[in-house]
Amino acid sequence: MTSGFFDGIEKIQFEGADSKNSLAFRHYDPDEIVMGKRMEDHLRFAVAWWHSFAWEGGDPFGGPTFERPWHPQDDMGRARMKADIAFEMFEILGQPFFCWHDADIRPEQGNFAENLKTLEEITDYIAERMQLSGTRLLWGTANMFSHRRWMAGASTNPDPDVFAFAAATVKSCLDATQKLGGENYVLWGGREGYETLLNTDLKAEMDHMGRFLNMVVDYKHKIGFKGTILVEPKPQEPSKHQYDYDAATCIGFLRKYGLENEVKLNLEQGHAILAGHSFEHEIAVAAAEGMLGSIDMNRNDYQSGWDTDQFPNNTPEVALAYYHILKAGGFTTGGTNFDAKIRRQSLDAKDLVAAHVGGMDICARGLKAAAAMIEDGGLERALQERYSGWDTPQAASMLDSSLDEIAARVLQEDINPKPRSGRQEILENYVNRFV
Ligand code: XUL
Ligand code: CO
Repeated sequence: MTSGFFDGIEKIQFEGADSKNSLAFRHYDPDEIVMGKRMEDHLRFAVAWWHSFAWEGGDPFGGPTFERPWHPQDDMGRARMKADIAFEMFEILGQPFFCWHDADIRPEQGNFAENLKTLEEITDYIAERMQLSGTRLLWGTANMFSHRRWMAGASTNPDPDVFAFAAATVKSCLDATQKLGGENYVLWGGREGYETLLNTDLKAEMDHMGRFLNMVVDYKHKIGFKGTILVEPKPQEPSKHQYDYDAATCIGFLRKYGLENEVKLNLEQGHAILAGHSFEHEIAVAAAEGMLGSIDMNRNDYQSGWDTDQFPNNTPEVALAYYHILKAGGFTTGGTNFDAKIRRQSLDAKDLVAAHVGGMDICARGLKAAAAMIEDGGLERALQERYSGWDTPQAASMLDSSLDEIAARVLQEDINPKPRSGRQEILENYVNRFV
């Protein structure tokens, strides 16, 4: 028996590009083969429990707008109802994965022992639902930013008791993720940063965070968790300054604390924009270091300067993101998590489903465009041509020589480089042929 929440909404079908049905896939055909692999296996879509089921529609100026039957989420009965609703939507969408924070799936009880008990109870319940539905866990994570205990950070908190509470919380969430067969575990440090340097010992906080992450990795090995540990960069919001600012900052941090072979990155479109980067920049930076793990797919409003977490709807942007993902060999344990929420006026169950359908379709369309660009090879040829000067033995050996040797050669051979076109517009026009 279903809840009735999604009454009138049938399982979403692939109807092809000409379909006018707002609740049908026009591009996402899970079984279509793209570059030798099923589309579903490339994209590995996940629904985010927090935005789709836990979020009540509030904003800084107004309270809840959604008023779902499972809100407010302060007891186990409503937590189970929320899980039932989630699996009803998974059945409708047919996406292979979902993701959660502990605080999305269980009520907050105010102390660790109770939080642990309800987390164990609800994950037992979710495990049963997973058995029936076949939907899998892409990643679990701990919400260490909403409750007031986290207001000055989790592992970076000046109070060691908060560090301890954070360690216990992450242990419980890693255990729960492993119990549910999660393929990754994410750490996003929303409050691992500061509001003012006037009260912040920046070096001590970063050392504590580095040590904390090492403990997480040690524990992962202790329990034999096979998934990937992922860190998710974001420059600010809610902290004024967050230590995990962007991909490059995280990579430097991971190297400093000896974690470069243990931890990868979960990159989010909206966070890239807040950091002043394009999404493909963040993906390319991580891929260049072999640290591309997973993505949170969404879109930020380009005017507001906030993390608006809208569903993606821009094919060229999505196509370039998947271009760099495919170039890096595609996802292994990672996937495409919709860390995206409907607007607070989008009240109906149909809005929630249509948002995911549209997001999945845009990603499928972007993936197909990316694959077509890779198969055509135009961008790669242009790149090779642009750097071809480095193919000569003389250029290559220069990297093993020294400044004075190079200077002598410049004088001797009267080296005087001639500038060449970067062909940006021609390349932009090329991309437009595919999107
Ligand atoms: C916040 C954000 C988080 C992480 C998981 O901006 O992206 O939802 O993805 O904690
Ligand atoms: Co995210």
